[in-house]
Amino acid sequence: MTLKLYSQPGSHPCATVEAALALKEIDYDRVDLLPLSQLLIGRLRYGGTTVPGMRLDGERIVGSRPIMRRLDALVAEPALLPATDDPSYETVLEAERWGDETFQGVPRRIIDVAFLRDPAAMESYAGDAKLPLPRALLRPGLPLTARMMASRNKARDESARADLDALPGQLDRIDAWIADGVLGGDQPNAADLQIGSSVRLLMSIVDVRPLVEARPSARLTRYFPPMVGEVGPGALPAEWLHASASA
Ligand SMILES: N[C@@H](CCC(=O)N[C@@H](CS)C(=O)NCC(=O)O)C(=O)O
Repeated sequence: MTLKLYSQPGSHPCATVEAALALKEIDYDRVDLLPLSQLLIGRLRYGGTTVPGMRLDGERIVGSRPIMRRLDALVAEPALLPATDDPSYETVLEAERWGDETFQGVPRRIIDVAFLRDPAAMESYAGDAKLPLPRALLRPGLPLTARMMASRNKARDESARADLDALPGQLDRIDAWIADGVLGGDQPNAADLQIGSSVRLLMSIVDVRPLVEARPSARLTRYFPPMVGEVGPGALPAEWLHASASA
């Protein structure tokens, strides 16, 4: 069996899938794509336009949740979902869906706006990625890449402010799931990995970190390797953060 994960540096749903692969000790090759190149390459290689995408021999799978389901079918233990007759089964699925459909967009839009203001910070997220072009060649294109990503994700100042205003309420929801034992167990489930990767990306933005770090939500980052990228202090205007800090 050969498993190829199509990924992108800094992508949080890709980090979700990589954490699941590590947990299940599944060998895989990772193909690192340049930002937005998945729109073309994804269609050809795995039949999608977003990362993560996966090829398992001839089979093509797109999206973090379908990939997680496929990994559970491939290697049953440790399971990413409770047994179907377990009382927490539906709640874990609901938390995972919310993590994908709602919460995943929050760090994406906030970091896109931070990159517009500090495009050089994007490079720090490349970590050990084997990019198809030398970094020195990519560097001059970072401001344009940041603009294209923000446009694709509909990220602008107003969206970042709205996301920051809504963040305390969303972290309350995650903290409540942790208090109820749905999230935050010793062994992560699919929702821990889906939501935890978003919390981890948020915490890589130094200006946003204080809104998260003292909360139980921050503990979901322990299922992942240390984050490589960072957006340094001052990328986001201080007045955007005041309301969220006092919430
Ligand atoms: N929610 C889906 C989509 C993931 C997604 O949107 N990934 C971003 C990178 S973090 C992407 O590929 N964006 C490119 C685009 O939207 O065209 C998942 O969890 O797989």
